[in-house]
Amino acid sequence: MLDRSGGDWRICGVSCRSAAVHDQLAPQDCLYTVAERSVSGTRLRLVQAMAEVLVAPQNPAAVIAAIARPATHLITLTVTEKGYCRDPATGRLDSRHADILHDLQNPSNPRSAPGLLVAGLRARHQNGVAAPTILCCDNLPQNGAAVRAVVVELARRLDPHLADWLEGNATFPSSMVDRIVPATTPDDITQAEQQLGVRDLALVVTEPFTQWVIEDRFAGPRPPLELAGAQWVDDIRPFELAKLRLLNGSHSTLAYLGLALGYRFVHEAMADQDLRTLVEQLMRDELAPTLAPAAGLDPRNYQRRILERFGNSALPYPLSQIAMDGSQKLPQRLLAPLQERLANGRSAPLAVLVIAAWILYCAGLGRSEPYKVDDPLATRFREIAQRAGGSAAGLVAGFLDCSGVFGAELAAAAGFRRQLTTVTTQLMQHGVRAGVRARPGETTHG
Ligand code: CS2
Repeated sequence: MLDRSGGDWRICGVSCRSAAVHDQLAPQDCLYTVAERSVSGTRLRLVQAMAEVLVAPQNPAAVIAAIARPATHLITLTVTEKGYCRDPATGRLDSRHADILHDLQNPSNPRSAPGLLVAGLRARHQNGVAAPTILCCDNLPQNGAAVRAVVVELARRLDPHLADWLEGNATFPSSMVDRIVPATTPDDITQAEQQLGVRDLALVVTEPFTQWVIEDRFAGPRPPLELAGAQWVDDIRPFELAKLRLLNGSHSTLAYLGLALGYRFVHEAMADQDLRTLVEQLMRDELAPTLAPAAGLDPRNYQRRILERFGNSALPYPLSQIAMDGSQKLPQRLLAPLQERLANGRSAPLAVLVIAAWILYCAGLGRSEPYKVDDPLATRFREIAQRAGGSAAGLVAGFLDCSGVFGAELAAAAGFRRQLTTVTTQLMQHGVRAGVRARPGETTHG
């Protein structure tokens, strides 16, 4: 965008956790390379949009001041699903979350992303600076409304005037961002160094594909992001549902089934004919039928592109990166479409198969080699597995009890519980390969 428009928009990056990105970028004047990799080659681009990087745990006051600055017009967030400290089933602020408890006690020295935002917005309000646009870029449905809910709720607990001001003046457009970005490895840096002639510690490796669809509701000035391909829309829903269900739902499918079959990367799992066919069938028969038609979105083409992108062997994408935080991801990716199908008297046996594989993964039974379950509910999952003592029915009952994941309606659906128990038992007895090969088609069940 800056290449095409010039102008003085710049990015102040904030890390809510580690100092790694700051330590990589600061010594190189915040310049970094983006390497777009495909089987036909690598394209390198230097990005000069970043002006500074702050590390919240080292200096929360600097982050609060940056949010409050009159020159700050747009605050984008990419903090992963769990970074919003919300209950995925209700969408409300998780007021028992350790970071939220901390931030309620220490509002001017916050730790969480919502806490930092509220502190910065409070300073902004006190200084009489206009309310900004807060733009969520994470994989959550209605992600703008999701952030608004937690920010306004936290603000209301601390300062009701601030909450009213935010509700009336700040905007929280939803957006859908799509680009596959595996964590950069030391090998990536060495490989790029051969092409670049310099060692870029802040290198970002990605695919050629990129998409950013944004609701056009800005509180103040709006950067001309359309110059770099962003699309402005009135309603994000059709775009986000297509992405969360078809792309992210297929990703999670490949992660839990692929890891169980001994694969490490998405493109390896995609080269397995059984898995590929299963993902195609899941998208076509169970997920795509839950989507509303949208202008400019051809479902067949969209599915074909996803398969192509997942096959990109020039961009190894670890299945374990996708498998983490499943309790925060599965609700919007697979459980919501499954529940909609059940409500319409249909079934979704492939989605059920993936949920069973996810349960086994979280119970520590999902890979032949030892692995760590990386999930905010990992301790709870371990306890459920211990209590179940190898019984599929016990596992399913324990997982369905996690109300933040399944929600009351799905947990109470007797037919779903039965089917999930049967499939989990089959996977435990006959293995994932047999389950994937069987590729159950639609059945009706009550
Ligand atoms: C992935 C996403 O890690 C995951 O769960 O499904 O990060 C995915 O790569 C991006 O949403 C692609 O846009």
